Amino acid sequence: MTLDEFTIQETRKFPQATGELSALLRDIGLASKMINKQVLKAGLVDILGKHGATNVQGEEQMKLDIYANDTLIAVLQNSSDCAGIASEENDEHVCFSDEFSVQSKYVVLFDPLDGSSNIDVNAPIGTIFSIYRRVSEIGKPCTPEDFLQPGNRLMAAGYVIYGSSTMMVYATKLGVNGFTLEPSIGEFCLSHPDLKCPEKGKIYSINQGNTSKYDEGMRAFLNYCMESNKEEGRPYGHRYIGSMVADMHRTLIKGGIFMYPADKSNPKGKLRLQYECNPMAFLIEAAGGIASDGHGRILDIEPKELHERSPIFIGSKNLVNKALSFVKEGEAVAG
Ligand code: AFP
Repeated sequence: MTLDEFTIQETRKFPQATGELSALLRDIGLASKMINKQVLKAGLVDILGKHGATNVQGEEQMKLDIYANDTLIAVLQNSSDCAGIASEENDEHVCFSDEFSVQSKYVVLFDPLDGSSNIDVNAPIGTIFSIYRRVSEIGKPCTPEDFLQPGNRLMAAGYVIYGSSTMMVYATKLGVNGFTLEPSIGEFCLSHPDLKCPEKGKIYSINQGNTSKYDEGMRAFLNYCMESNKEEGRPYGHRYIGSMVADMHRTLIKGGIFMYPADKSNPKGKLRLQYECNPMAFLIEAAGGIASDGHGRILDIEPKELHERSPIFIGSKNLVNKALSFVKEGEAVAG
């Protein structure tokens, strides 16, 4: 079953549905196929490497980042299926003010090419997206409030991973499904229906090189993961690609925990709430896992600004709960 066929079938479950959400998912699928084509030949053409400009986060933009960003914006604007977008690569949100787009009830947020520092070494990278129902008046241009909604109001979210194969994985409240790109027909086909994150995982994923910057609780949890305990199957395996989409894809399929905690240099962590943490939290919760910022549910955070950051602990219930207990204990000891 192709992505298009699947989204149409899902829409039929809701007689009142207009098909707009399905259309948006198909638009994102189309844009990601275009991005995938460029990613595949990144080493062959003059598209690989730094662009020279610096984005709003103060990071150097890569050429493929810009291509991915422009492609998503163009596809979503041309389709008139959404009222506006916000991108990790743009300072401000963009409203689509043509007569059809303003009638849409949805806005889309995305990180067009996450993990882009992995491009040069041929490691997996990805696109992360979120779809919200707008809170502004339909028929008028979208407003900043449309993009500052907590993750618990997401309608759909997911990612595309450009890895050994290209996959789109997305979640709605109905569940999580994965589609693999079949290159010979150029279609995403349902390959991983009704994905569930294993309740118990044995892999921890973190930039362990930052250990000296973590607080007591975090360091104690890492020691716990590394300690031997035959009955509990420890030490746990450590895997870290440094590309959130790739690390989260493994966490979803195999179970485990992915963490980007606060540290001495990044008191709010590194990852962006609206572009990375919320969509992954929505997806992992829909798959039966949990996601916290160390104190509460990621999805319940009220965003204050478009590009804010949040610590994240996400994945299988057993490991996330264990990590959180260590973090809390560390905070209690520190007072
Ligand atoms: P880049 O897009 O700059 O490669 O950053 C990727 C990322 O935002 C996320 O995908 C990774 O999980 C995380 O940063 C890796 O950060 P560290 O390099 O600090 O471990």
